[in-house]
Amino acid sequence: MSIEQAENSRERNKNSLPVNIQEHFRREQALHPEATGALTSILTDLSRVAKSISYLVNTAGIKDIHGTTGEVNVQGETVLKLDERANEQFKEVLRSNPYVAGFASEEEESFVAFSPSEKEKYIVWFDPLDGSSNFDTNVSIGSIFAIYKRISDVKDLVNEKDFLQSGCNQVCAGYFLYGTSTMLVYTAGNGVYGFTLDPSVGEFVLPESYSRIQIPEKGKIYSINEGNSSKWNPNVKNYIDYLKTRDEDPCSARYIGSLVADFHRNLLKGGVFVYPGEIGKPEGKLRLCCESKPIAFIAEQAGGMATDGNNRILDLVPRSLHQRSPIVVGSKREVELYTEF
Ligand code: AHM
Ligand code: MG
Repeated sequence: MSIEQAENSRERNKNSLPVNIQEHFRREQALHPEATGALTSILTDLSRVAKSISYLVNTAGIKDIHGTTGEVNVQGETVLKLDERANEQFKEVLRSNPYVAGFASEEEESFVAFSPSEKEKYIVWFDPLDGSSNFDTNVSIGSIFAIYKRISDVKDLVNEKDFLQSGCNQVCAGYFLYGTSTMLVYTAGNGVYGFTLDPSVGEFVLPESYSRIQIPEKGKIYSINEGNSSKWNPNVKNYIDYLKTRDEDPCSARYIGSLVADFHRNLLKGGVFVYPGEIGKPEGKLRLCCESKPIAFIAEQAGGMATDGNNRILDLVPRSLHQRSPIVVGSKREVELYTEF
């Protein structure tokens, strides 16, 4: 391309509309003519909820949204008013989406099955508000989702097996980050894309630099709740000590306590997030289906890794809906190192 042509193209791009979710999927669909538009439809609906949550998060200080409902959820955790609203909104959009046959939420004990129809092919797992204990103090939080093809017969209601599939079966996974800006990061198994919510037009748009995000192969950040160190297995202690003191690339600690925000920072900068098993709690804290598996899918698609210490997270087949698992996720070098310890 001549200099003149390059300048013309740059000028044209400057004047063209940014790529939004629909346009991005139209382009993706052109490469996959067999696609039905189902994922576009589900992601568009999920992003409608995220816009609403983003608005609530941004205006919480001037509305009566902070604080708790006084209830305790299935995980034994206090439910915030925003937890409840976010959960209800996700349920509402999924219920009316023609491609969704059922859903399961971190906030609910069991999954929900919709009446069967030939068109409904997918089930959705979601954590409506992750890291929500940070919300009252204006610290970043997120929502996480994973989409699977149902394995049960389309003529029947979905059943528990549909929700207990191996992470390898995810067709799409992602998160919304309500941070200094609101972002959607997702993968459908063909790279990782990061959209930013443009509040002036109310649309998620895709900057060129967030197409096919790659996590740096090596990182200098470790993220772990160091306050729990007395409950760690000695190997975890040794690993963290090593990261801090090694000669090449000694690591700094960065920990927000919101998985989405901690993972997102490490995705862009390189590093490792660890939520290990603990003495008396070998399964750790994070939920396999609605937290670890979607994050692991994104990490792998970005060139990183995710393990529970012994197994690849995506290979784990959950035995129960709210099963927890240890997780180590991030840059390849740091995650591989963990498995050596
Ligand atoms: P939540 O879904 O109930 O908000 O809990 C999950 C959160 C994660 O976002 C975060 O990584 C972790 O809990 C932090 O836990 P801790 O406070 O024990 O460090
Ligand atoms: Mg969560």
